[in-house]
Amino acid sequence: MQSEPLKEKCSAGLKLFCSQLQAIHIDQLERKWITISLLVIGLLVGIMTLDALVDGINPPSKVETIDSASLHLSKEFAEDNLGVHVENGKVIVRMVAGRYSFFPKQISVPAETPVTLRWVSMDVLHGVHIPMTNMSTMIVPGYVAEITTTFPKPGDYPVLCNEYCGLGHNHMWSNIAVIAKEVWATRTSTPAQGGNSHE
Ligand SMILES: [Cu+2]
Repeated sequence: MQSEPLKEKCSAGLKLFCSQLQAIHIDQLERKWITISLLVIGLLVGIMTLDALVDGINPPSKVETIDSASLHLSKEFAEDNLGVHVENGKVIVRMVAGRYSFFPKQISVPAETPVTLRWVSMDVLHGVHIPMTNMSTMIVPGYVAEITTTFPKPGDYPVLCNEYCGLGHNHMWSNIAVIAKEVWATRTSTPAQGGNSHE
C-alpha cells in the first residue's frame, strides 16, 4: 500500500526530530521558562477558543464584507438608512466613518439598553472609541464592524477616531446623546419620530 511507507517515513522523521531535540543542551532554568511560556500561550488560546465557541465572541468584523465604494447604493448603509432604528425590539445604530467625521454627526440612544452599533468606512482605515463603554474597534474598509454595548447612564458620549487616518484625524469625532430609558420609550412611541432620532 502507498500509505504505509509514508507513515513509516513520518514516524522516522518524528523520531529523528525528537532525538535531535533531546541532544540539544537546554539549561534547567531555561527549560522551566519555556514550559511556563508554552502553558501561558496554551491557556490564552484555550480561553479564546472557549469564548468563541461558548459565548460567540468574535472579532468585530465577523468577516462580513461590503463594497466601500458604493455604500450609498447599498440597502443597509444608504444615507436614509443611517442612524438609530428599532428592529424587532433591538436598538440598531448604523454609522459611516469617512475622512474626517462619523455620519450621522449626532444621534441619541437609550441608556441601560443593549445597543448594536454597525460601522463601515467609506474611504480608509478608521478606528472608533467611545469612552466608558466597551466600544472600541477598527473600521476596516470593505468590512462591517459590529459591537453591542450598553451605555450605563444618560449624558453626552464622545465618539473618537483612534486610528490615524490623515491630516484631519484629530478633528474626527462625533457625539452620541444617551437619554433615559423612559424618555426614549415615550419618544419612540410617537409616530412622528418612528424610532429614528438621527440628524
Ligand atoms: Cu482618524
